Amino acid sequence: MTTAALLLLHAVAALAGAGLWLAAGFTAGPNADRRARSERMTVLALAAGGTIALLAAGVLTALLAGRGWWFAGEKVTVGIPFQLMGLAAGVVGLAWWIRGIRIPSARTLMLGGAWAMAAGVLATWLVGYPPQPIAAAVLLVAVLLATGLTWALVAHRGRRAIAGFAGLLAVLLVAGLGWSWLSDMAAPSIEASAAHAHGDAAPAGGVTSIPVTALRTPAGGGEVHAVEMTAARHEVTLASGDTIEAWGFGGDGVAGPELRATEGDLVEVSLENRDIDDGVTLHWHGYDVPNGEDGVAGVTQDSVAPGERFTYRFVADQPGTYWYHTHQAASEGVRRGLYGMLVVEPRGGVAESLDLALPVHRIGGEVVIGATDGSQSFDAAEGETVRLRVANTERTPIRVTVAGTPFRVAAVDGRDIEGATDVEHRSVRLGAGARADLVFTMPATGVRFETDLSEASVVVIAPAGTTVDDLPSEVSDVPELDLLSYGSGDRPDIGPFTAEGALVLDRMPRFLGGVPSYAYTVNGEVFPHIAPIEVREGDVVKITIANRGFDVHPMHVHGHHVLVLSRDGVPATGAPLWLDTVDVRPGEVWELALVADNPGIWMDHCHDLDHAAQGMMMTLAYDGITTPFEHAGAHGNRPE
Ligand SMILES: [Cu+2]
Repeated sequence: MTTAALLLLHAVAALAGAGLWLAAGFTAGPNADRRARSERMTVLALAAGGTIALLAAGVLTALLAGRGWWFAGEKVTVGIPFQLMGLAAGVVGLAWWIRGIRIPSARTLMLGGAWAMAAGVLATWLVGYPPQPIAAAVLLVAVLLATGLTWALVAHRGRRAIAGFAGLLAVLLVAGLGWSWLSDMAAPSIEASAAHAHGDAAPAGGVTSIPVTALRTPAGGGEVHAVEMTAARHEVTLASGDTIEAWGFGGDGVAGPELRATEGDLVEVSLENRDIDDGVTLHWHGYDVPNGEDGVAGVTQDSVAPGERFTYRFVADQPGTYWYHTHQAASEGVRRGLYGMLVVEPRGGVAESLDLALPVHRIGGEVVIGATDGSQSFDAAEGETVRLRVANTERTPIRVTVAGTPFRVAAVDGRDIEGATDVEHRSVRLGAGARADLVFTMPATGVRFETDLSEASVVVIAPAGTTVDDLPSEVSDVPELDLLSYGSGDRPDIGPFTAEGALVLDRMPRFLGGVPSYAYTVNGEVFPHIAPIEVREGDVVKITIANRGFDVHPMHVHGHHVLVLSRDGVPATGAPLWLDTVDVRPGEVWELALVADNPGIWMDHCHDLDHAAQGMMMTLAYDGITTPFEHAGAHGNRPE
C-alpha cells in the first residue's frame, strides 16, 4: 500500500474512533432505571466500533513509522498518548454506565475520552511534523477544559460552572490563535542565523557579512549577447482563433522571445516593465547564476515597478535547456505568460539539425506549445536528427512523448544524461518547471510530439509531403519512463556530507500574511518563517524531502542542481541524475545531495506556484550572506 493511502486510512480510522466514541457518549442516556436494552446495545456497539477504529489507527501508525519517522512522528508522540488516555477514560466511563453507577461521571468520562481522541486527530492536523511540545500542551489543556465543561453540563453543576469552563476554553482558543498570529507577524527567517546575529554592520567571530547585491556578474569579458525585454500586457491571437489577454516579455506568442546564447557569451538582459502593475523580475529557472542575478523579488532584488529597469548579466557557461520567468507574484504572472525559453548552445554548435524549444503551458483554457495552440508542423528529412527541448511551465506535472519513432532523453533539467538509450512507447513525466531534451533520428514517416494535456495541441515533425494522420495518440496509454534507472554512468565523487536539511511537506491551517489559511507548509511553518537550510561554502549537503500531504510538490532549488540519491529508500541506479526541480508525489521521500558552491540566499520552493504563494517557500542560506530586500515592504515584493 502506498504511504499516501496509509496516511489517508489513518486519518479516517482516527476520526472514526473519536467520532464513534463521541456518539457512544451522547447516546448513553442519563437515566439508569428506565434504560432500554436497545440503548445499551447501541452504546456498546458504538464504543466497540470506536475502539476497533482506534486500534486500526495504531496499526496504521506503526506501518507509517516503517515508511519514515516523518509520517508518524507526532502520531506516536502526541496522537497515541491522547488516544490511549481517551480510551482508558472511555472504558471506565462505559463500565460505570453499564452497571448503572456514578452516571454523570460515567458520561463525562466517555465524552471527555472522546475529546482526547479528537485531540489525537488534531495532533496530525495542527501540530504536524516536527512535533511541537507547546502545541501538544495547549491541546491537553483544551481537552481538560472541554471535559470540565462536559461535566458541568452533564452533572448539572449550574450556570457559573458552565460559564467558567466555557470562558476558560474561549480564552485558550483566543490565546492560541493570537500566539499563532503573532508568530506570523514575527521577523522573517530567510538569512542564515549567524548572519542574522551579526547583522550587516558588525561582522564578528570571523564571519564577514556580504550582501546579495555584491554577488553580481561583473561587466566585460566575453562576447556580449545583449537582449532587451519589455514586460507588458498584450493581446495574443492563437491559431485556434482565440484571442487572449496575456502578460508577456515581448514577441507575438504566449511565451516570451526564445533567448538563445552560445557557450562563452556574456548574456546581458535589460528588463523594462511597461505596465505590469504588480511588478516583475526575471528568474533564470535552472540556470545557476550568481545570487544577485537570480531575480527573486524581496530576496535578491526589489520588484521592478512599471517604468523601472533592471539589467541582469550572466556568463553562458552551462549549455542546456532552461527557462526564464518572473519571480514576483509569479503564481499570477507566469500563468498569464511572463515566461520564455532560455537555451545555451554548446560552443561547437548543436549536434542535431532541427532544434526546437517547446514550453508547454495552459492559458485561457487552451494548451499552448511554444507560441500557439493547435497542431504545428515542422519539416525534417529522413535520417536527420531532431532535438525537442521541452519545458513544463505549468503548475502541475505533465507527461510527454514522441509517437512514431524511438527517442532518447538526452538531457534533463539542463544536464546531459550519460548513456541515454533509445526508448519507444514510453512517456516522460515532467514536474512543474522541469525540462527534458528528447532526441531522435527522423524516420521516413512522420512523428508527433504529444502531451497528456491536449490531443489537439501537438507538434508534428515529418519529411515534406508526409502526414501523421494514421498514427495513434499514445501519451496517455504508455508507461512512464523512470529516470532514476535510466542511462548509465558512475556516481560522481562528491565527498562526505558536512551539512543536512530535511523538508517535510504538508498542508495545515496557519496564518499567512495575517490571514487564516489552509496553507502549504514545510516543517510545520510557512514562508517567511520556515528555518532555512544553513550551509557554508564548500559544504556537501544531504537534503531529504518527505511529502506528508495529498498534493504533488515540485520542489525547485535555486542556484544549484541536486544529485538524486534515492526515492522511497530505493537508490538511483541510472545515470547520475542532476535536477533543479524534484517532483515529490504524496507519500514519497527523496534523498538528494547538493554541493554548496554558489554563495547566496537561494529560494527553495514548490513550483506549483499556487502552493508557493500559500506558504511553501524557504531558503538555502549561506553563512554570512545578508539581504537588504524585504518581503512585502514598500516595493510590494512577493517572492513567489
Ligand atoms: Cu506544492
